[in-house]
This record gives sequence, structure tokens and C-alpha cells, in this order.
Amino acid sequence: MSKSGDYAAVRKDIAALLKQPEYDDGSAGPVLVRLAWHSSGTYDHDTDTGGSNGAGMRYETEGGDPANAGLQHARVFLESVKAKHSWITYADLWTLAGVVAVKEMDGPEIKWKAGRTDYVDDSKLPPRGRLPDGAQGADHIRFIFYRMGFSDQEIVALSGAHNLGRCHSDRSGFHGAWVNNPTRFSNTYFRLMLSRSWKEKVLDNGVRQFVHYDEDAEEELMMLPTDLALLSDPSFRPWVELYANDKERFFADFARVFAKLVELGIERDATGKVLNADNMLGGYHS
Ligand code: DDH
Repeated sequence: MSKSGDYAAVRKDIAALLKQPEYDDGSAGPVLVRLAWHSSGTYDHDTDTGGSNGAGMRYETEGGDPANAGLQHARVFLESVKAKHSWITYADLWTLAGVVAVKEMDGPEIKWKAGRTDYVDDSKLPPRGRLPDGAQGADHIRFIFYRMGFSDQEIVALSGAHNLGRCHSDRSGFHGAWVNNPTRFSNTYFRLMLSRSWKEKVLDNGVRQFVHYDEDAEEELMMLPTDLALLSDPSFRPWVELYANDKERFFADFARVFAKLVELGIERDATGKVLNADNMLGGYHS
């Protein structure tokens, strides 16, 4: 057990569990990044509902949402960290794990602040259906991400996370990785999107995606219909081109926007103290 508030100790233990020789590409990193994103990406700006506060994926309504299939692996990986540092909230642990994983996979340093609560406020629960559907196009992407308060540029920067990890037929129905080295953060996703020819493929399960095969590659690479919508949309495309050509700029923008993502719905005072955590906890105990 570490001293309450020793986030450096938590970061160290998250970094130490990333190597998982028996799992996927040998790393828990990508699925931890997805856990941080899905715990935050239910946020709705207008109604101030959803977001990482409450760590709702611990419960069936959100945890059992088909959009979150597979994320139990990420939560199980983190249980040993939670056991050792029981003072940290799940909401903080899940978002911090994504931030640490990006950095450990050679990505940018992302600013992260503590203070999220695990108190479940029933009036803030997100309905299912708030996360994006990879089978759709640009209108859908905008509908989902504008709801959280992101711009077109921010949407493209965030999508660069698909440089990490892979699709699993038994989770989303899609299959394969976007890049050849899916445990190293880079701008390769944007470069491949622009430079390869993507052919439509209907998988045995009826799911439609796009694929490309390089002669010297170990496996066929893939893109979701939503990924390629970034190419065909005139307002998204210039950002794809910028990030493909300027890795530093992509890293800087990704770091800023991911930090914004994990802050959705978290209200802080000028000192950074979370306002909608202590108040709720107070109510909870009374
Ligand atoms: Fe994603 N994503 N994502 N994604 N995502 C999947 C995997 C991963 C969409 C669909 C899928 C973001 C945006 C979108 C990661 C991070 C981020 C899978 C495959 C699907 C499907 C799941 C599976 O089968 O296991 C769609 C649609 C969008 C969209 O923008 C329209 C964003 C914004 C992020 C982020 O982190 C900021 C990561 C990492 C993975 C790899 C997970 C793994 O297990 O590996």
C-alpha cells in the first residue's frame, strides 16, 4: 500500500504491467488507452451527463454495453494496481492508465490531473449508444464528437490513437490492426491512410471494412469506414495530411486533446480541486 496521493508510485506500477507476453501484441497498452477513452467519451456537453466521473463501466449498464466489449481485459489488468494503491479512485486510475500507456509506447506526455470520484450520480448516467460506430461516416462522427465539444481538427487528432492496438472479431466484429507496429505510438496511421490503396472487404461475419496488404508485412492492415471518412471529408482531410507530414505537431495536438477528453465533465476550481467530487461524496455519506 502506497501513501495516499502518491501518483508517481501508481504510474510506475501501471508502466510495469504493460508488458503482457500472452496478450495480443504483447502489450496491455492499447486496450488501456481505449479504456480511458471509452470511460470519458460518453460525455454530453448539453446535459452534462456521462464522462469519466463515477467509473460507470464497473456496472452492467455501461460495462456490458456492446461498444465496451473487451475492455474488461483492461480493467482486470489494473486490478493489481488498485489493490496496491486502494486510495486511488477507479475513475482516476482508468484515465491515468491511458495517459501512462501512451507515454510508455513512445507517445507524448499528456497532462493529467487527479480528483475524479467513483460516486455514481444516477442523474449523470449516460444512456448506451454514446460511443462511435465504426461502420458509419462523417456525419455520425461529427454527431458523436460535437456532442462532447470537439472540433473537426480535434476529432482527427484523437483518431490518431488508432495507431495503437487492433480490432477483434469477437469484440467489435472488425478484424486486424491499422499499422504494422501497433504497440508504438506514431503518426503511421495517417501516413498509411494517405499512401496505401484501401480495398473494401466483407468479413465472414458480414462486417464491412477496408484492407491493404503490403508484400513484406506480417498481416493485412485495416481501416474502419469511419477512419476512411476522415480522408473523404473536405474538412477532416487537411488535418490528416498535416499529421501525416508533421509528427511533432500530431504529438502536441494529440496530447492536448486527449487531456481534454479525460477532463470531460470534471469541474475544477482555480486551484485544480474537483468541485463535483467532494460534494457528491459528502452527500453519499450523509
Ligand atoms: Fe477506437 N476503435 N474508435 N479510438 N480504439 C477500436 C479500437 C481502438 C472507433 C472504433 C474502434 C477512437 C475513435 C474511434 C482506440 C482508441 C480510440 C475498435 C476495435 C473499434 C471498432 C475494438 C475491438 O474489436 O477490440 C471509432 C468508430 C472511432 C471514431 O472516432 C469514430 C479514439 C478517439 C480513441 C482514443 O484513444 C482517443 C484504441 C487504442 C483501440 C485499440 C484497442 C485494442 O484493444 O487494441
